[in-house]
Amino acid sequence: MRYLIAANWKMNKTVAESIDYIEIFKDLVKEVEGVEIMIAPSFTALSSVSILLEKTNISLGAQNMFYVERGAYTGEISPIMLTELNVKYVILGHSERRHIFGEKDELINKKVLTAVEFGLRPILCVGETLEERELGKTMNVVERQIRAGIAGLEREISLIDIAYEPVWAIGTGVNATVEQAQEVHHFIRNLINDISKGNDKDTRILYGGSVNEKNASELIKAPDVEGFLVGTASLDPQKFYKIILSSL
Ligand code: G2H
Repeated sequence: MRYLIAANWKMNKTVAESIDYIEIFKDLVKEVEGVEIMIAPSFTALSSVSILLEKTNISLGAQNMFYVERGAYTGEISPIMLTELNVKYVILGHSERRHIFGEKDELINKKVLTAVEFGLRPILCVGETLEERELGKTMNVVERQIRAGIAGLEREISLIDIAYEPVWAIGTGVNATVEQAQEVHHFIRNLINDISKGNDKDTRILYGGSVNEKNASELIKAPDVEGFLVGTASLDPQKFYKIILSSL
């Protein structure tokens, strides 16, 4: 299994800024082998970034998607709009989608199923809030989000990746410790192995939440951490490159 190191730029970077970044970054990583690199820019930059990533070792991702091919859904993005631009990955169920935009497990599941139907590879994000962790509910929350998110894909779980992103660690500068990450990642690995009846070996379990160029080399040592979903630190090409080097 090749680890996946993914950048989630969130609502950052104009088209011009995205192009400047990619011009620098694609040269930095051109010799990198052994891990898969992905960048999910803003929707407005997808088209320009897609052209720049042709014939590179960097995959393209989207940060969200709706579950219908076309129609009267003002402001939404359909799977065929993504596949047309050679998008390979789509981040679904990110905690910002869940908490700021009110996305529920049922909606996220529809998106996951549709993404797979259209040949996109979902990165299903799961994770507990600080309150849920303090109440000892971490594993319950993660299990509920995974079971609901992949419903209907139980035997084809190898078509998706999962990102464990504790909400209390996102954009806060407070990352989970290696032990905290490993505990949940190990739980997720056992869970998806059980749900899929052993068909989970191509599913990577990424860690996300304040990953940076300083903590990446420690976190990647956890045996069940199989890549990263990086927000803030991915906005700087040099920092993201260092995270990739730490993961080799
Ligand atoms: C978690 C992560 C990327 P950050 O959301 O998905 O963001 O690295 O800024 O915590």
